[in-house]
Amino acid sequence: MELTNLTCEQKGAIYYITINREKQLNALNKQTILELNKVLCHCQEDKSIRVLILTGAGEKAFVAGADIKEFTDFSKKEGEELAQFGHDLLFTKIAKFSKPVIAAINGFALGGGLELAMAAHVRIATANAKVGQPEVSLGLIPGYGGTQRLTQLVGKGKAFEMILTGDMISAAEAYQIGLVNYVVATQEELITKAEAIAARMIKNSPCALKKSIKAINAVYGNIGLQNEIELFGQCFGTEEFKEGVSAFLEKRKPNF
Ligand code: DAK
Repeated sequence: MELTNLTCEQKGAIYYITINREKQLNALNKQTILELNKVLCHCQEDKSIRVLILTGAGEKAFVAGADIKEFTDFSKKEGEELAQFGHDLLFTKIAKFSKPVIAAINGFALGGGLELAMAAHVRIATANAKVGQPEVSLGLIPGYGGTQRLTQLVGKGKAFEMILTGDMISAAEAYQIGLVNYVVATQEELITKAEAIAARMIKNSPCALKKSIKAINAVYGNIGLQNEIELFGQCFGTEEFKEGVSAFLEKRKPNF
């Protein structure tokens, strides 16, 4: 399997996936989504793999969002299509994955990056990590499940605050509100902690883990996600979206 944006490695029963676009703060472009899907399919098939650990390259970012440069001129239809594409290939696939996926958040997890971490089953962050859903500053709403999974994880009040302000919060606050399971001091401790949790899972019945994930997911329906995709698509093509994205590319504040 040829991978240009990921580095992958299996050690024992753990499969490590590192998103490797460090200069772009590991922003998720289409190619990376496709590669992640390929790797997930491989992990699904290979019975020797029992737990996945997902992280970002470098010390600065887990994933700083979807690659903004890729969707600057999207129409409503393209926005909706790409949202559906991302859900099917990556976000819903991880959320419903039959083996535990642990997100090791090694820095910024913003927009699609936080959505990726929230699709995983367990989240650990380094103390320097910052997380948020800044889409509204681009004239968008979260499009990869953020309105749903953030609300499920932290409750309506905090989800409203985070999504409507678009502000980032610290790892300590993310822990306080239940958005991450653990915070560790350093990058080295991040993987050690993820491995320790993985080991506690690996000793259990794979079949029971798979059914537990399915049962927990069954608490939540899909209607909200479909609704999010439609509303997300509606944002594309608006003047506010154009202004938000131009402001990012021109490194200035948007004027809505
Ligand atoms: N996309 C593309 N490039 C990005 C990026 C991103 N999300 N985030 C950072 N980069 C790039 C920067 O442009 C810069 O590239 P050069 O200028 O060097 O070429 C490089 O990474 C380093 O970033 P900075 O120079 O900005 O680094 P700083 O330390 O100054 O700032 C930062 C770090 C994380 C605060 C800042 O980079 C930042 O604000 N990044 C953007 C955060 C953000 O708004 N993320 C996107 C959220 S919106 C969709 C579905 C879902 C979504 C979109 C579409 N479809 C289905 C179509 C989701 C959207 C989002 O995720």
